[in-house]
Amino acid sequence: MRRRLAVLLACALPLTAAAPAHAAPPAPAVALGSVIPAPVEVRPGGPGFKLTAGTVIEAPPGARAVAEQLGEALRLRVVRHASARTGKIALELGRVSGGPEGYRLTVKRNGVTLRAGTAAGLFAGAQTLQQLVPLRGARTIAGGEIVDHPRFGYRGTMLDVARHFHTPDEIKRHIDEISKFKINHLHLHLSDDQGWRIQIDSWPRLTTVGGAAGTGVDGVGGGYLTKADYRDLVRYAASRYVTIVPEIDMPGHVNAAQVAYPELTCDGIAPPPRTDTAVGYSSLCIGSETTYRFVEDVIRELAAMTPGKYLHIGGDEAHATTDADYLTFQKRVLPLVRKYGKTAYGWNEIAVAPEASTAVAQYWGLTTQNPALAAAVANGTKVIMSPANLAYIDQKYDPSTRLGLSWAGFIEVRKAYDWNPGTHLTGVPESAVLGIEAPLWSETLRDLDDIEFMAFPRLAGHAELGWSPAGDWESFRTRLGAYGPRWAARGVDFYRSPQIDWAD
Ligand code: NGO
Repeated sequence: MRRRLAVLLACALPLTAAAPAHAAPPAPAVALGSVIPAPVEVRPGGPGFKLTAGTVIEAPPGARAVAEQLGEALRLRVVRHASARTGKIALELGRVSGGPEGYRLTVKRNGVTLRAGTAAGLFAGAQTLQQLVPLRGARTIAGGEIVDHPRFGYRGTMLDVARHFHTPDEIKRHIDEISKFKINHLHLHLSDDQGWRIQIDSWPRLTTVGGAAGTGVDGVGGGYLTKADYRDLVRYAASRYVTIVPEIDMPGHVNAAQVAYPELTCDGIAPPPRTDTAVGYSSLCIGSETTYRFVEDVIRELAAMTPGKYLHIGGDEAHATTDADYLTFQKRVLPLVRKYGKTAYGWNEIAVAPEASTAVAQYWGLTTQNPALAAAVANGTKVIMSPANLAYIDQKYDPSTRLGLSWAGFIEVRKAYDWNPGTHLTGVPESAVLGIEAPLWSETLRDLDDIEFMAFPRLAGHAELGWSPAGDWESFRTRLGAYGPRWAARGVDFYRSPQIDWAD
């Protein structure tokens, strides 16, 4: 299938603007299937459908919200029933293969039908359809049929709002962009040594002190999400079929909490605030009951405002916690997440704890071996793949990249794309992998342009790794080059990698 797609793409000609009126209609500017992520099955055929000012989107009540978004994107009206004469895009809820996000898109001369079993499937199909509408010239959608569904249920990215705070509006704009590639989870890294970014009513100084002005790296920025902000973000994300995954990092990465509440240290003395980028120096006091009162309050309040099933408890780089203390901590804290109805999720270090057998571990290592994680997987732990040398989108593209870090290596677009999350780690079979996540840490990132420059285009590749059957770089490279003008048209500040032939 991949080969067929590549051949097809090679034949796709750019639309010539000035074809004489009597000539055969030009080939559609976008070949069917020339979308990111690549669909599972593409069967091109037939004359295609031309969108006109009179085209309407027909949708039953359960598909109305998706239809309205599609209508806004394509500048078309949404109706409950279209008159038979008008060409229409019909959204239908009904059985299709491929699970809750599966969809079938059929394009014929007289109209388009998008069918899915759920609104999430219709949303996925609507993203495909938008990419099939040429950005310029005649709005003809290539004829044929696409049958599609995801490889993995979890396709995520992470945004670190602790090192530099990013506002709700910036986060929403980012949600708009990631959901176009069918990314369905946004993990928010809400606390770290520098700052604390989520309101917790029972410990108010976490945000009044930990989220104050100047709590970002280098003393730049500050801020936090109120509960109302957070709930609004959760709702906004849900309307784009994105689930928010909140993270409170512990028992390390807690300096900001200890500045606000010195009783969270073992000696009761507040440490100085930190705005540098060192890691691994702070730890909650493992032997103190105050620690567990704090942790339970935070987990309870966070679970109450989070409809998604995952609650991320960090667990990385606890270098200031002894190994024995780390196990003691996880023995109490992992079950607390369950107590409040959530599935515990942590960085792969949590795998050493026996209680992690019902948890999800996020692999962020640099190699293809992690015996502790493989052993946990044999006991039931599930894995999200975020190998730092391939999936960390805070790493520089090459030595000249102005932003980002490089401790995990330089990650150009091809490197980010050319690996297989289902076979990457020894002892972690695809059946144990829930999906992939590309984390974006914010030590060097201050505004939305910075976020977009590091995320795109790499995140489009990670989205394809999560959605599509095992990939084909040449095909991806062609489709990515063709996608560039869409980012440009929306004002997205993406990195124009020299590995890609960008269309104008
Ligand atoms: C590491 C570290 C983070 C850094 C990040 C920078 C993990 C899981 N812990 O990843 O604190 O921000 O690298 O790339």
